[in-house]
Amino acid sequence: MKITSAEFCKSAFESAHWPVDGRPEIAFLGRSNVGKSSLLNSLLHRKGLARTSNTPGRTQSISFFLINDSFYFVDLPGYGFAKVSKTMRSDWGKMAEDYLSQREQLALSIQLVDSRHKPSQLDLQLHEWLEFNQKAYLVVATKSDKLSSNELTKQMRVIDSVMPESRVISYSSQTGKGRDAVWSAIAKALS
Ligand SMILES: Nc1nc2c(ncn2[C@@H]2O[C@H](COP(=O)(O)OP(=O)(O)OP(=O)(O)O)[C@@H](O)[C@H]2O)c(=O)[nH]1
Ligand SMILES: [Mg+2]
Repeated sequence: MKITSAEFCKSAFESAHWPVDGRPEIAFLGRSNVGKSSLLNSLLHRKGLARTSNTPGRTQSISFFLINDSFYFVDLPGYGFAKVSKTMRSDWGKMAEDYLSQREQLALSIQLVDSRHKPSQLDLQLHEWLEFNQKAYLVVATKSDKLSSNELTKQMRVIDSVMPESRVISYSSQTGKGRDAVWSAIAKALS
């Protein structure tokens, strides 16, 4: 897909602040620090559009980015980061869950997992939730540049074995490997 424009639209801490124009949305989901904001930037060839950080739990609200004036990328807060207070943690979960369960214009959920690790309990919970609720989703295994090609092949098998129903694409936000495959899934979801 040719990107003609990509702009930050807003950060919402409550559902009343979500966009109301009805344009379709592509959401990025996964645990803190897995690389959601980096993937979003990498897909758009825009380094600093979504804020990335070495400090997990940085993205605390739902951020909306308007692409080509026709659809949104939605950067959701990460789950499973222990260092924040319990109430804050459940607020995050609740906000993301509200978004996922209520949002009619959600065209595709992109679930990120770390290619170096076996998906966690929380990854599997989210995955089962997406399956059970018959959401259109795609699994992206991030940080593939941190593995040798042998290790990556092995890890992709591990991920496939616990998420057998899913299509899994390996990705590197550092090199852009996997970009075309992710874009074609997005284009299909939007068409
Ligand atoms: N080598 C490598 N590093 C990556 C990749 N993707 C993300 N990172 C690094 O991982 C860290 C976290 O990335 P973010 O994109 O901020 O992660 P996030 O999922 O948005 O994190 P939260 O907003 O805290 O939930 C940053 O230091 C990134 O540079 C990748 O594909 N390869
Ligand atoms: Mg982020």
